[in-house]
Amino acid sequence: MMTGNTLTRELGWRLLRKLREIRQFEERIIPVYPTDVMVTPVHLHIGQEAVPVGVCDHLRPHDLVFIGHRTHGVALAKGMSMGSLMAELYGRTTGCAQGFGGSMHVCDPANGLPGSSALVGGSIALGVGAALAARLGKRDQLVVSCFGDGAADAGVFWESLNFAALKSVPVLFLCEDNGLSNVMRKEDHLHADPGVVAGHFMQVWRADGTDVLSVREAAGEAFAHIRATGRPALLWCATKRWMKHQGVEADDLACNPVDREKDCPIRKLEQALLSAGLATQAEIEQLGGEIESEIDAAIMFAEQSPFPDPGMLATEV
Ligand SMILES: Cc1ncc(C[n+]2csc(CCOP(=O)(O)OP(=O)(O)O)c2C)c(N)n1
Ligand SMILES: [Mg+2]
Repeated sequence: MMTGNTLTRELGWRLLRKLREIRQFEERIIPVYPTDVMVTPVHLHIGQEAVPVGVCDHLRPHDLVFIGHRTHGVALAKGMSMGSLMAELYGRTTGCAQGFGGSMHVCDPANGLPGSSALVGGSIALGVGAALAARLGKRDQLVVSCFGDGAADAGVFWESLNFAALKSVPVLFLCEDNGLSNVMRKEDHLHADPGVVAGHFMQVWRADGTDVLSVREAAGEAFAHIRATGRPALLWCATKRWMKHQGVEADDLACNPVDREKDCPIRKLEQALLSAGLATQAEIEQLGGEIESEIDAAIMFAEQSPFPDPGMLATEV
C-alpha cells in the first residue's frame, strides 16, 4: 500500500530519515564487524526497517517498546542516539548499557526502551506486564511487545495472548515476520498461521512489512483500537530479512537480490516521494550525506570512549 494521497512531505521525509538512519548505520557495521573491534554478535535489521519505523512513528518517548535480539532498528526508530548504540557495539562505557550488554542487550529508559531480551520470546510477556502496570497506574502509555515469527511457536507467546485477552491488557503484540527462525523456514516451525489463531483472542492487523506506509497505517488503527477499547491487539508484518541471521553477510536464501531490489522499504518510499513531487533525487542524496556524517560522529565517539574498568565487572549483576 503506497497511497500517495496520504503522503505529505513532512511525513514522508520524517519516515525516510529514520529508514535511512537504520540502513546506513548498519551498512557501516558491515566492514567494521569482521575486524573484531565490535565485541558483540549482531543481528541486522537491513530489509526490515519499515516495521520499527512505521510503528514507532506513533509513539512518544514515554511509550514503551520491549525488543528481542534484533534490536538496532527498533532502538534507533524509538529515539536512541546513534552514539549510544554504536558505543555499546564497541563495548565502551558510553554505550547505552555501559558496554556490558552489546547488540542484544540495549536499553534507553529515557526513550521508552526498558531493555531487550536475547531469549527468543523473552520480550513478549515483559510488554504484557508493563501494559498491565500502565493500566493499573492509570498512565497514558502505549506498550509494544516486539518479536519474530520464530517466537510465535513459543509457549510464552500463547500464554501472553491468552492472559492479555482475558484480563484486557492494552498491549500491542508486534510480529516482525521475516519467514525465518535462524535458518529454519516458517512452514517448518509453525503448524498454522498464528495471526489467524490469535484472531480468536483479539483483533489482528496485517501489514506489508516492506512498506513503511502500510505498517504505519495498520499500527495507527491498532493503537486507536487499543486506546478506545483498552484491549490488546496484534500487528503481523510480513517482511524480508536480507542478511544472514547473525553477522554481516548477505543471505540469498533469506532474500535474493531481485527481491531486495523490489522489496526495499527505502526504495519504495523514495519512489513514492519522487513520483508525488515531494522530493528530488538531489535532496535524497543530501539526506544520505547528512546521515553519513552523523554516523561518522557516532563511530568517532565510540572509538574515543573508554572500555569499562575491569573493577566494574561484578557491578550491575
Ligand atoms: C529461548 C531461545 N531459544 C533459542 C534461541 C536461539 N535463537 C536465537 S535467535 C533465533 C531465531 C529467532 O527467530 P525469530 O524469532 O523469527 O526472529 P528473527 O531472528 O527472525 O528476527 C533462535 C532460535 C534463543 N536465543 N532463545
Ligand atoms: Mg524470524
